[in-house]
Amino acid sequence: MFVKVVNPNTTWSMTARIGACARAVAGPGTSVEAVSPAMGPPSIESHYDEALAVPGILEEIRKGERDGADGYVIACFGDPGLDAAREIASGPVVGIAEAAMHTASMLGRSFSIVTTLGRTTGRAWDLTRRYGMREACRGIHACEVPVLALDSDPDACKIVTGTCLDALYEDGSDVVVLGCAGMADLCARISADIGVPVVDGVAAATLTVQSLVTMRLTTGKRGEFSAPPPKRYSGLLEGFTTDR
Ligand code: 5HY
Repeated sequence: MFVKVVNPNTTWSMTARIGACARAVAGPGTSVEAVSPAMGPPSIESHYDEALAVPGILEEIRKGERDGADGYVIACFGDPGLDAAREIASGPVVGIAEAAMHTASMLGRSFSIVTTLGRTTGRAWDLTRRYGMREACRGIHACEVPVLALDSDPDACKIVTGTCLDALYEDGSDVVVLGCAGMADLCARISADIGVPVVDGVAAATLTVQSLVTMRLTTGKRGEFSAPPPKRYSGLLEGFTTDR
């Protein structure tokens, strides 16, 4: 099977780390391709970034359809473009936030989310409601480490770990969810340090896609997620025309 992991930001060094984390859990029969779009923001830390990431994500899904991808991971904690991707993909599409929250909900009564900048916590709260996880999520905490500093700042792991501990004690939760794809390679260290399950969405989403494809399950195409109506788009988006 072929799982395509899309890092919606254009920072390929982060994409390489995400790909390594996905491959580390994928089964022997699963090949993983991790990509960044050719266009978009270098990191996603605002609604503006998230909106501008979506065309690039959809372009990668279209390429995946041409290349025969069996399923997709959207490797950004805001799950940007997830619904649109489900309309144009033939295989399942899973976002790392959705996969991480569902995984965490199977490991305890409640979980805390630790993400990057405080300004992104509102979006994460929206996703808890969207995924039916508002009750299970006891708190969302920002470590205030910018996305790209997770790799460049030597203190990043220590800072994120400290925020995870604060979150556990403030929330009284059982599990921690890492709220950024850029934290994927910190997961094992943090879990060993704090002694509770720590869920990385990249691994959770990769294995969720692998499981769905193994069960020959995919997005229902009868209604909301059927192919979008044929339409011509203009200007910079002309290439997204669906005129079949
Ligand atoms: C992510 N941004 O996972 C999100 C994290 C966030 O570029 N990759 C990004 O803070 O929303």
